[in-house]
Amino acid sequence: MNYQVALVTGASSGIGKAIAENLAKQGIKLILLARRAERLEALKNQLTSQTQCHIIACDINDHATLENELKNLPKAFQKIDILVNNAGLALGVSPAQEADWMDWQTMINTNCMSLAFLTHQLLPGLVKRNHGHIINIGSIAGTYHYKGANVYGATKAFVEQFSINLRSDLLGTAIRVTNIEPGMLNESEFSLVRFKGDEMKAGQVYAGLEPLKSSDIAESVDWILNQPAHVNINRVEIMPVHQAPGGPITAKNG
Ligand code: 8X3
Repeated sequence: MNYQVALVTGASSGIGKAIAENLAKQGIKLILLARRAERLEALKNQLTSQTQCHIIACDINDHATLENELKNLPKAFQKIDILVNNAGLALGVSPAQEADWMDWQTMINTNCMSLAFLTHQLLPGLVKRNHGHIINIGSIAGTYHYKGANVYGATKAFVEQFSINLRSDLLGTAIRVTNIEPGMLNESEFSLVRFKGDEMKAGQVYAGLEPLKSSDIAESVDWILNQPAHVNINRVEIMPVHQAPGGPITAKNG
């Protein structure tokens, strides 16, 4: 792989951790970003025989700290050439008319604002070196509606539009941009976060079906990154076999 340093957000668990583990196998140096320092330390220790890791333990919505951390990266990690914008979350499944405003704000801040902030921070370096790959982790909810997805789906539609617009602006450079849109995925804290720690409700989401695994997404990242330099994978949509788009819905006697 023609890359050397990756910054992975949301690296402490789920998709981010799986991507970090796969990149480490290929000798890519890793900047691991997430809130939970102890989990990042554990991952760093796990990967230490394969690659060097640098930890940024901070809330992705704390842009001042993030900017400072990026300005003061150790020399070996300064030339970031892979940005994996994985950090993101869904909060709640209430209909829009009953949703919590703070949940909406948190989703917009994390899934849109912080993803854009980090990308904005790194773009000048990527363009200057004319080298790099931005991988955004969107969601099938950015393309297909379902009840209760409201703002979550809208934030992921932002990720798709942002990704494809970056392609337009970066045209003429060697920088590649890809949006991966996973469907239902277990082995992450996605549903636990969505249901605010209610393990029963989170478990019910996946009961009786086989969802995606984080490793499925990490493997697609490998495939995307290992394409020849002239190939850009714009968008990858991945669902488990046990999930499919539902199409329009109706109200009877509404
Ligand atoms: C998560 C995909 O299907 O659980 O982004 O909404 S789904």
